Amino acid sequence: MKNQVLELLRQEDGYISGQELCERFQVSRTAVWKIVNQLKEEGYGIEAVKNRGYRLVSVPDLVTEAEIQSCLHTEVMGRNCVYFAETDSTNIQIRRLAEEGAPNGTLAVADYQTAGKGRRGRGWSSKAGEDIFMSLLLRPQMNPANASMLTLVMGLAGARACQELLLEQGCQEQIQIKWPNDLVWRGRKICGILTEMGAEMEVIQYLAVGIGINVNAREFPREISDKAASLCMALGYPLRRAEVIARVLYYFERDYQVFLQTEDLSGLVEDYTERLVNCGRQVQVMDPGKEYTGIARGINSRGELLVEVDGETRQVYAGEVSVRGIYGYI
Ligand code: BT5
Repeated sequence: MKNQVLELLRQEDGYISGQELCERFQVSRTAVWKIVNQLKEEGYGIEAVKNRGYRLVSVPDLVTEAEIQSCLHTEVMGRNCVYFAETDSTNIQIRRLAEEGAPNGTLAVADYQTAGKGRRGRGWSSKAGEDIFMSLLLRPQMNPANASMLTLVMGLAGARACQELLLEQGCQEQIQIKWPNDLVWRGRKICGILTEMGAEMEVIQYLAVGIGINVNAREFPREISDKAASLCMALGYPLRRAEVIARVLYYFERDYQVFLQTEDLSGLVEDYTERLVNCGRQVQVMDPGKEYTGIARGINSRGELLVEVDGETRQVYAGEVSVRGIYGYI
């Protein structure tokens, strides 16, 4: 009920009377008062005025279930939400929840990760209370070979959400996608995505699509300080993480529907390519055994990067691709 009270307070510009809350939720005045106090303890500024009721005056930057739920505009994604003040990795947690039978669209979100995962055994750094660490559980009925495209669907949703949030603040800075799984601002990484799959006998049991977004960090560990950045650095001031989460989930839900219609990216290629930082630039493809360079031209409907080499176009399915001018590649 805390979630719904918060949602109502959020929607209302003025006051909501205690009586109205009691009637809405069929509870006593004391119960309403207790919930309001709980919210205050969590950091919400709630004004209580005699004969008028309650009014929300300030909202803390939390990623708790109640805070996320009160911002959500989705039907499925994030409607079941599990919050961790601290956990090893939200991808690990989503896999555990999946094994326990959690539904499609379940979101695991953490304020802090102690063992955040990147791809190929790499790590994802985290500081408490600043950024977004979350993973979505999906249970699509499709060929496991199509699963890796969901990284791109999430990348596109993340780019749309972040770009829109900056624009709403009057900020013209560009958020771009670096194929396959990064979002960048001025050549620095602000977001990474990791998709993992649980499959049995060629059937997907679940997918864990994890996304880390640097929202309010202003400093990073030395190893990445020259290649990482945050939305706050682009904007000049902090954003509320729950609003960023809600926006990403909104676009993901929409783009995921488009994806499922064809089980590929044909409906999304154009929007993706528009934001692709690789496009028209020299890239170095680290193909195991044989590295080569070429010019990136976009992606195809399978999510493969198209790289032009000596007049011929190659399709890069997966792996490491450096883009000239980004993350120190010159
Ligand atoms: C990724 O891997 O970019 C995928 C990152 C996915 C993180 C999310 S957080 C929620 C969910 N739970 C998890 O445990 N993981 C997911 P990759 O392309 O391999 O990039 C990893 C590299 O990015 C590292 O080796 C660092 O160089 C750099 N890096 C680490 N932390 C970073 C940060 N916070 N911001 C920017 N770059 C970072």
